[in-house]
Amino acid sequence: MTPSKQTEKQTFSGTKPLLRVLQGERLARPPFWLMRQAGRYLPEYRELRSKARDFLDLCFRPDMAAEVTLQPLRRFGMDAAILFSDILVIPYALGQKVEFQEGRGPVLEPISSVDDLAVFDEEKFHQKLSPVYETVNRVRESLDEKTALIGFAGSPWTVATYMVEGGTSRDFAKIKTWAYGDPDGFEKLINLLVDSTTQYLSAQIDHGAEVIQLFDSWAGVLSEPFFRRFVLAPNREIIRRLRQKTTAVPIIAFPRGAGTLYPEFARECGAQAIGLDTTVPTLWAAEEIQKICPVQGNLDPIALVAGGDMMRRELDEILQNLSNGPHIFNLGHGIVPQTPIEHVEELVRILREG
Ligand code: 1CP
Repeated sequence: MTPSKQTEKQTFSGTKPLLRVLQGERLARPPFWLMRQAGRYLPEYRELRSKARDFLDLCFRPDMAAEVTLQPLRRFGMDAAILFSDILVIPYALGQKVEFQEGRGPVLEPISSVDDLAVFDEEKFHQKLSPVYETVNRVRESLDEKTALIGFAGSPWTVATYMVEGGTSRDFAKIKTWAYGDPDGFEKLINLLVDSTTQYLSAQIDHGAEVIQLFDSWAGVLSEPFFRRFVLAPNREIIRRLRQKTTAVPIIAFPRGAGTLYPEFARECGAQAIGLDTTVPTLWAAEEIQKICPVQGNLDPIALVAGGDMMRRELDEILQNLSNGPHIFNLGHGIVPQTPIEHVEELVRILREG
């Protein structure tokens, strides 16, 4: 495996603002979208959600999932739609039991060895995920010429945390005990996730995804050598394989919590852009990351809940500090359910009009 030390030159030519920035162009008004832009802060989402049997049912009904994907765009006119699905459809398609319980979040039957999963069956895997591919198709068909479609997946480490812990975790004790105590055994799970995630993303591209985002939401909980092995290396390998397939689809990697390892990650992972989490100082990022590749981020989602002058100040600072290079505006993590819609409207007004 040859690590790409530098971001490759793009061979695609996009006229959509998001694609232009991903090619390295700086736009006076950065394009924007919001992580988790579809979801419970929208009344129209809550209404559709109540009609689905459960959350996975919503993800696997292309008519509903496509509608939910488009809802935030109708209100706010983002520069991108992001496929409505979840990172946990991968463990589900690998045969693990996955449920989303009301008020509790995801619950999985935890695994402690890769042998707890059935042998990878490519055909079954794609069959289970085919409704997601159909959603990608439908959304792409209904977007205008300015709006890009982002497909996504969780990165192996982050998806593995849910598979091993059985859900959300506070200390990641189970998965770290495994990863630190038996790294070669644990790597088998990571490799399975590299293979299956690459296939999943490759199918999303075949069905019309124009950009891919890899969410490594729990990248920040590992010590340095294990960050390199289980965060940097798997992201790099997925990106390398996808770039072998096509150089026309740019990839955004989001190693949330990577801290001072952000620049190394940006240099070595091969992604076309890097998502900054809320804690990354933007002046530092302008020097240390934006000179390597375009950056995306990073307003604190809770600043969007607080709103008012505080939000405007934070927003101005981010826009100012990242204005000398290619920047995609986003939050530093997903939007939260209690976000007032008027605050999002105000944010969009400032982004569009200054
Ligand atoms: O009841 C509901 O409506 C469920 C809430 C919900 C939603 C709206 C979940 C459960 N997933 C989603 C959709 C989702 N998840 C999207 C849709 C596209 C969008 O509009 O952005 C995306 C991109 C995700 C990705 C996702 N799921 C991540 C990575 C991003 C992040 O926020 O860090 C993670 C960690 C998940 C797991 C997950 N799924 C759902 C919840 C509540 C969680 C997080 C649990 C936790 O905090 O550990």
